[in-house]
Amino acid sequence: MRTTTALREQACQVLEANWTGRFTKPAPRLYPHQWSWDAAFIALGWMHENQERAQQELRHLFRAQWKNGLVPHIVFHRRARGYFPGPGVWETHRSPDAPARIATSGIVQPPVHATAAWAMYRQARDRRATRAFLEELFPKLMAWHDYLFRERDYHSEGLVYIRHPWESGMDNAPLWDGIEQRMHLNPGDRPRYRRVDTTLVAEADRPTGAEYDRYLYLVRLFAEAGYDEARLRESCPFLVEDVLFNTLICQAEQDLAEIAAELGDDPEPFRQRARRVAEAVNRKLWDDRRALYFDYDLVLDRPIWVRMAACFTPLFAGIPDGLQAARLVSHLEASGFFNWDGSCYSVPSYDPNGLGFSPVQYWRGPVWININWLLIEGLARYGYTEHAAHLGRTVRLLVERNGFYEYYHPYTGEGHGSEQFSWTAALVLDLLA
Ligand code: 9YW
Repeated sequence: MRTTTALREQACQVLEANWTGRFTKPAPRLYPHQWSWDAAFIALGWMHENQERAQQELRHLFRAQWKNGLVPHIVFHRRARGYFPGPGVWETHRSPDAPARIATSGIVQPPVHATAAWAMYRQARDRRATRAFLEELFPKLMAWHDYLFRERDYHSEGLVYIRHPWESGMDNAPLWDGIEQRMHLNPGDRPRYRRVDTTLVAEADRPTGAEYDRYLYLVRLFAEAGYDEARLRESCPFLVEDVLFNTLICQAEQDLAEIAAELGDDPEPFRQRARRVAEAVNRKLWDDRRALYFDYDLVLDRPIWVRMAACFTPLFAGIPDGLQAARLVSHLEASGFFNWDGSCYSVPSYDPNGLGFSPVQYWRGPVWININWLLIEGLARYGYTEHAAHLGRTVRLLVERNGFYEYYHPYTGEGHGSEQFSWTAALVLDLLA
C-alpha cells in the first residue's frame, strides 16, 4: 500500500499536468476543453492544494455564463483541437443569450458549483481573500440557479428537467435507452459527422454510433430553435426530471443559503427553494414499493424504472428521512451495488443485474469516482460511517492499483476510458484530506 502522502502527490501531478494556465482539462487528450461539473469537482481537489487555482477554475467557467444565466456544459479552449462536437456544431450564435466572444456548448451539466464554492470558503486558510471571491461568484450562482428554476421547471413543481442525455453527466446511461429508441431518425435526420473519441480510447468503452446520432440530432434541434427554451419545451423529445440533477440543485441551494448568510444576505429564499426541491423529489421521484428514487420522463409522463447508482444519491442532499435512508441503504446492499467482500468494486454506476449492463462501457456499469464520492458524503451524512469508510477504501484501492482513470471495471478494477483523469485525482485529494 502506498502512503497517503505519495498518493496525494500523484493526484496533484495529475491536476498539474492537466492545468492549461486558465483551467484544468478533465483529461489530457480526450477532453481538451473545460467541462462544467468537472470544474466543480476539480475545484474541490485544488482547494486543498492551491486555493488560487480552485478559484480560477470556477471563474473561468462563469466567465462563459450566458445572459439568461445558463452555465454551458463546455467552454471551448480556443487553441485546443481534437474534440467532437466543437463550436461549429453548437452554433450558439443563434441564441441572443450566448456570449459573443467565448465559444461554448448550449446545454448544461449538474449544478455542483455552489457546493464547491462553499466548501472552498470553509476550507480556506485565508478567509478574507476567499470572501472576495465568494462575493464575486454569488450573483452568478444565483443567476445560474434562477435560470434552472425559471426555464426548466415545467410544471412549477420544484423539479428541474434536463433536455439532453449529456446534461445528466451520464451520457449513455441505460436510463435513456427507452427515450432514444422512441426517437426514430429518418435518413435525412441522421447527422453526418466524424467522431474523435473512438480514436483516442477503446471503442467498446464509449457510447455507440446510434447514441451519438441522437445526441447530435438533439443539438441540431436546439440550434435550429435558437436555444429558445419555450420552443424546446414544446418540441424536444427528451425532457427528464433526473434524480441526480435534482439532488445536486437541492444541495447547491442549501450551500447558496450558507453563502448568502455569510455575506449578510437573506438565506431564507434559498432554504425554501431547497426544501421545495426535496419535497418534490420525495413526492414524485420516490418509489415507496421499490424503496428507490427514479427519474421521470416528462414526454411520456411516467417514471423511468432503471436502477442506477445515481438513484441513491438523494442521501447527499439530505432528501430522504431516516426510514427512507435505511431502506435505501438496505437496497444498496441487497442489490449487488454494494459489496462488503470485494467481489465487486462498489459502487458500479448501473445495476450489475440490469439489462444491458456492461463492466466497461462508460455509464452502463463501470465504477465512477464522482458518484462514489457523492455516496460517501451521503452515507456519512446519515451516520452510515462504516459504509462510507468501505467506499472510501474501495476508491483508494482502485487508484492505488490501477491509476487515476476515468472509470473502472467493477470486477477486475482495471482502468478504462482516459487515464490521468482530473476529477478522479481531485476527489481522491478531497477524500484524503
Ligand atoms: C463526452 C468530461 C465529461 C464529463 C461527462 C462524461 C464525459 C463528454 O466527459 O462526457 O464527450 O462524452 O460523460 O460526465 O463531464 O469529463
